[in-house]
Amino acid sequence: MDYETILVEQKGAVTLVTINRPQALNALNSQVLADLIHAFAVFEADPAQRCAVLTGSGDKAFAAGADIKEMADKPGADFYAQDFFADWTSKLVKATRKPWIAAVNGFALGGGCEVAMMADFIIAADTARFGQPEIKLGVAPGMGGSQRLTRAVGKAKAMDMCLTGRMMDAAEAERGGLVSRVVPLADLVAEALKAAEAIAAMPPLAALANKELVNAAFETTLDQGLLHERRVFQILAATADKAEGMAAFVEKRAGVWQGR
Ligand code: CO8
Repeated sequence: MDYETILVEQKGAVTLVTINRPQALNALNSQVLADLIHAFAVFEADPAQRCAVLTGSGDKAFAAGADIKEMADKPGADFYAQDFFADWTSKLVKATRKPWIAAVNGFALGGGCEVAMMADFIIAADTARFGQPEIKLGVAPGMGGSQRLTRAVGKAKAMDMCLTGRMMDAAEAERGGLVSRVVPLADLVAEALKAAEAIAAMPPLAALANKELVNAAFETTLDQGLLHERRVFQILAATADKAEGMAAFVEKRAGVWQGR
């Protein structure tokens, strides 16, 4: 399917989604959100697709933020009346149980940083720059920046970034725990696809479960999280893929997964 603001390619079991507004540094307007929600719903519904990668077109930006030009003249009360930005979490993050990776190829600012943090993990190009500069516009993060960034890098760096609006380079982002790996820009998409292919080759239910469990760590007490983990582990122990995975290990062969 063709979209106005994104490109979608299926590469085997991996869906590669590229935000495609390079002239606006891939700024996130309402159409990008609508296109991403649709593309991720298609990805989620297709049993042959097991992992996705989200990146930005061009070498300069993953996404330089929510589209400031779209928001500049919007009547103030509309933001609240429309629960502006709510769909990013409810229709994209929560609706996507399958794993997906953000491949950050340059500026990831404001909403761009926030969308990257919605991914299950971030692989960054060595040119990546992360920031929450909303304070300079007289606002604050509205798509998770104050919450997901603080959980990712801790209070000191999150406060520093939100209050000064400064950018973090890729090396600092990796040191701070915001990104899982840094790779040369030229290798970024290939490396992200390689990671996605590795995930796509895993037993599908186990992939869903591992994602769910790590996310649960941010939502629960330790006791509740440990209980949730044991219950999910026990459920997975009853799957055909667990029997296959253990048999394949013993027989020194690759497992063949059924997703049940
Ligand atoms: N929204 C809309 N257009 C953008 C955005 C954006 N976030 N970022 C860049 N662009 C456009 C520029 O306007 C420019 O367009 P044009 O050629 O038509 O003038 C084009 O992209 C290229 O940008 P620059 O010429 O500025 O490129 P530079 O290399 O000089 O600078 C920067 C790159 C540093 C990334 C710079 O573009 C910049 O600072 N961008 C804005 C970053 C930012 O503030 N992001 C956060 C946005 S706010 C947000 O995400 C959430 C909350 C907002 C609430 C607002 C309520 C009113």
